[in-house]
Amino acid sequence: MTDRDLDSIFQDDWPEDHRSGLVAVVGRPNVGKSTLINAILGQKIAIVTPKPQTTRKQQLGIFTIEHGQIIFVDTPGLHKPHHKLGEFMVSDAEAALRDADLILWVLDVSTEPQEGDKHIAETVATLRGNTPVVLALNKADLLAAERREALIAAHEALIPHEHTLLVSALQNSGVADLVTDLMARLPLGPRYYPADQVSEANMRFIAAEIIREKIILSTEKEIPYSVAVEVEEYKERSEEMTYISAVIYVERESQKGIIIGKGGAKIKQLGAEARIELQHELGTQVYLDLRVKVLKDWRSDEALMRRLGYKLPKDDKG
Ligand SMILES: Nc1nc2c(ncn2[C@@H]2O[C@H](COP(=O)(O)OP(=O)(O)OP(=O)(O)O)[C@@H](O)[C@H]2O)c(=O)[nH]1
Ligand SMILES: [Mg+2]
Repeated sequence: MTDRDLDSIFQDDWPEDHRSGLVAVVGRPNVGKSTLINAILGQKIAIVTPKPQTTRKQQLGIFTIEHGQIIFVDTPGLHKPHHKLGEFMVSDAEAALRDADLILWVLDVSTEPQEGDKHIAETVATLRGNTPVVLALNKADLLAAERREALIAAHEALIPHEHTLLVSALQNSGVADLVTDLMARLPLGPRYYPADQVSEANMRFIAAEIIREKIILSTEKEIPYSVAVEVEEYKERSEEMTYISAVIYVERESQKGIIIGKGGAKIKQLGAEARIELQHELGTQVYLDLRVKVLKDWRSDEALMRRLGYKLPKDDKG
């Protein structure tokens, strides 16, 4: 367990047989880690897109029942990094592996294991210590019946593990069994977070992520990866109205033009999409003010990355 546990608020009583712990949810980009955590919690705490490398830093998803609490750590997909942001994302996921009480490796069972999976097997083997590993073979809805046995066996062969479960995060099948299995493997322990808390993220972060999701969904090529969003102002102007102003950072002038679009059409559309979801999340009207700025090659610049919230805990000490 980590420092953050010490800071937690011990509000409620819990029974003597209460179990708890950190479950690191790791795997290749795009296998469905965030979708799975959202399905487990029954609400969207992490953004999801069809493009890889959507999640950029650790995010907690807290699942509580009377007899236990699972603190899921959603992580960026483990991949071969090509710039400083990628390096940050991979180290952040590796840190989650080291801290975990249990490792949940999510795999896409609908295709053969990839090179990236073999690489992850090595990373997990190196970092796991004695931590148990459970495999979630996800996207079972896409698994062809005639290849079923072979594909399951090929994934199971990647690493020594305690247990394998077939799930479809998208269709919410196998998810309840998975949670029951994980809970039973956690040690006896306290309820670290209040029973009604599902995440540690604040509204500024959530708003920035929702805006980033809409940009990833409606842009192509390098743009989804080159964008960072910073909420500069977040004000509850009244019970019915929240004011949010955010800056969309891109790496180059040409990308700025694309995000803004002809006569501002693109940014208007993005803003409308983000606003609808924010209004739904907040239960108020939202006034959303979006601007675009160039922060040249920020993904290769550690100082700029830190400014945008991509920093490892160890960076705070330096
Ligand atoms: N068919 C199918 N699609 C799924 C399933 N789970 C997730 N997906 C889709 O896979 C894509 C990636 O999902 P994410 O949850 O963003 O994947 P991730 O592992 O968090 O990806 P990164 O954050 O990039 O590492 C999305 O388009 C999801 O809708 C599933 O069980 N079945
Ligand atoms: Mg994700």
